[in-house]
Amino acid sequence: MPLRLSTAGESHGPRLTAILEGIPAGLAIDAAFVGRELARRQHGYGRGGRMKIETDTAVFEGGVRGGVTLGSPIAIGIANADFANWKDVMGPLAVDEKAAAGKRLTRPRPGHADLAGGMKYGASDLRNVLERASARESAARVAAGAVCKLLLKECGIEIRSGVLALGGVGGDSPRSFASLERVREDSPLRAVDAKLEARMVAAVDAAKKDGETLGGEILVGARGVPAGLGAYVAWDRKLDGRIGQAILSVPAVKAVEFGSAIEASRGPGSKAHDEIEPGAKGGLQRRTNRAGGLEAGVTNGEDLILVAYMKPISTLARGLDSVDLETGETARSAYERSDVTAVPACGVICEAMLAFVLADALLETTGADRVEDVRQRLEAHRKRVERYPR
Ligand code: EPS
Repeated sequence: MPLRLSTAGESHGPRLTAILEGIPAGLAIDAAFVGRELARRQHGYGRGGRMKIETDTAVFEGGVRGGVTLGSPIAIGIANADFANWKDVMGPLAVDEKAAAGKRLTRPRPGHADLAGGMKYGASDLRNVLERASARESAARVAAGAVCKLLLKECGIEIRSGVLALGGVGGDSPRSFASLERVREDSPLRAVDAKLEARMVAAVDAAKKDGETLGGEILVGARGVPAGLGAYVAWDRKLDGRIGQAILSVPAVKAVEFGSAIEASRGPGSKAHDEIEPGAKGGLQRRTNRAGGLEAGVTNGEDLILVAYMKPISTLARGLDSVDLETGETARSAYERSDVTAVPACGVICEAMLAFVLADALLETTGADRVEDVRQRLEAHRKRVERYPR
């Protein structure tokens, strides 16, 4: 597994950092594209006040020279503009005790990392937990994922996402890459079915009024993925498992479904699989794509299709029942500010994670030193699988 990604940084600390290791030499870095991906993550109806403070900008700090990758680890920094307001509380080497006490958090939010993290690391101030557990960290992943997308683009692979359902509105749109191509990036919620957008917006407004939050379903797809990425020969090389782990690591994502797996699990085998027929241009093709492009943990040449299920954000303005750790008394969970929903943003993060795993699997098949070799070897691989069994 040639690619590695680490991130560091707290939500109100000075900056986020991503280190992406294993990207081959010779990849042109389109900084404007990386910037657009970061802006997409900030977009979406229902976001909170923080997104008005930040204009996330990727600063390349290693692994790139003159706009081209060197083969060395790529370091990307994203400054937190809000740190200016939190210096006294979040200073890495010194804090103002009074200011820090004012921002102490002792009423854990059910569903967030607060309580589990407090128990694990022994924090008396749950801010030590939530600052890292915040979905703010995902900005660093989106920047690194954008670099992976640039590599995939060189190889003819494209990734998209759209909101299939939000707050119970929607969910029945076709699960295809073509539906994702119709998603309007400048729409308020990037809905797969634009006709549902107004009802989704109304659901967000109603939730906001009630101090509630909303989750949803996100369709994520990749086109141009060659057959034969991943491997069935060892459990930890299976690509569905690897993609599943990456998508489940996205904050608030609680389930991942490939293709129409849930429907398939409820019906007979004859309605679950994708029958094989001779291809129109030689080779082989499928009649359907119920498997979502993956069989036995290996890509089968169809579009890769998955659905990520996001729970409602756990910071509710109305709060939830909790216990104040200082007094031991029942109390409502802490609230400063939050998004009512971040489902469209979650889709952008899922795209980044899928890009990382697909780039990793691609480089396994092609080797990972130089982009020109990746391209050439992929071309040879595509020819072989497209005319298989000849
Ligand atoms: C986020 C930044 C955070 C939250 C949100 C995502 O900023 P702040 O805590 O300053 O409001 O808006 O985080 C969460 C939803 C969460 O549960 O932690 C971001 O940059 O995406």
